[in-house]
Amino acid sequence: MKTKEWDAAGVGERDVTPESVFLNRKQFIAAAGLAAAGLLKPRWAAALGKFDADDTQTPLQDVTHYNNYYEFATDKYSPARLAEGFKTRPWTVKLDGLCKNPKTWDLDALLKKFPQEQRVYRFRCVEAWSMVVPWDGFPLSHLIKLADPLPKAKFVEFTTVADPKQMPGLSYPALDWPYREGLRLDEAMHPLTLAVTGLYGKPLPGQNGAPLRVIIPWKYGFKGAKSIVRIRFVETQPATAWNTAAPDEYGFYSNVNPRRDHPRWSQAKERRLGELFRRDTLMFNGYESQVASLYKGMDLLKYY
Ligand SMILES: Nc1nc2c(c(=O)[nH]1)N[C@H]1C(S)=C(S)[C@@H](COP(=O)(O)O)O[C@H]1N2
Ligand SMILES: [Mo]
Repeated sequence: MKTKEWDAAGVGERDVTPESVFLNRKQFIAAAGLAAAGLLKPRWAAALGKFDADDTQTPLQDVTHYNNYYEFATDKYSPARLAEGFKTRPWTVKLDGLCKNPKTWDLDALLKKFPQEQRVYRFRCVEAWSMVVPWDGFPLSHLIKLADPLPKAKFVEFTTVADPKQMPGLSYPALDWPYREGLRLDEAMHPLTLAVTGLYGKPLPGQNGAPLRVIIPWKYGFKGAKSIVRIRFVETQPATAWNTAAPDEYGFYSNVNPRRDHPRWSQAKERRLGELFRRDTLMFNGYESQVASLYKGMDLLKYY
């Protein structure tokens, strides 16, 4: 079996400050003064929203230099370099399949429709490393409502870009290209499911899936397809890249579950980038109270 979805993940074990607190002391004092006077609400003082994790945010440098993006390379350190200059405009996203308003949208036209918001989410890769990222984006449900799926539509399929001129990894059959992912429609509509266009308040870097990717914070990271070009509404569970490559290792659901081990390693613990000691993995990555109802009556060891 192929599956290089494993790496000891011994990165980031150093003391770095998240970008969100990269203000020098002078700026800090000046801003604090203004803030005290009620003149300015600095970003670092923004109250956490109801969707935000209050975990320490993983430094920008780690989030953008330790990536899984196999279309560029199967190691985690090259995508940052190989995706430099990745062309993200013009960019279109095709919404089609079982919906009332199929259409190929220009990305900028889409972005104008939906206000962007920041969400701080825990992120857990199936390889047992994790991070905490302030993403920018909008609920995927906005896009889905725009397409207006028919009652017959039960799943969403994401197709991501495959441009051999820009993506050297495509010359290797690491996965069945283009990379595809999918969700059940109710999972895709869940308020936590985010269409992501940026991180740390900046446009999404190529290596993180520019210009548009999805993040489903209670699922393993590979469910979050990068550089999406098509969203299709379908009746039956779509074939997806990792599930096709190794169905017993990477389930279609892939909800984070510390009690369901990967056949080759335990999922009970994880290494948070930047931390020395492993921590316990949380059921549904800590989002259990918000998402468990989606899976009522399902055997989570069978539907993994
Ligand atoms: N198109 C595409 N999307 C992808 C991948 C990929 O190789 N190609 N890797 C997945 C995996 S395994 C993970 S863990 C996350 C990594 O996202 P990050 O690099 O922003 O941390 O992207 C997911 N989305
Ligand atoms: Mo992953």
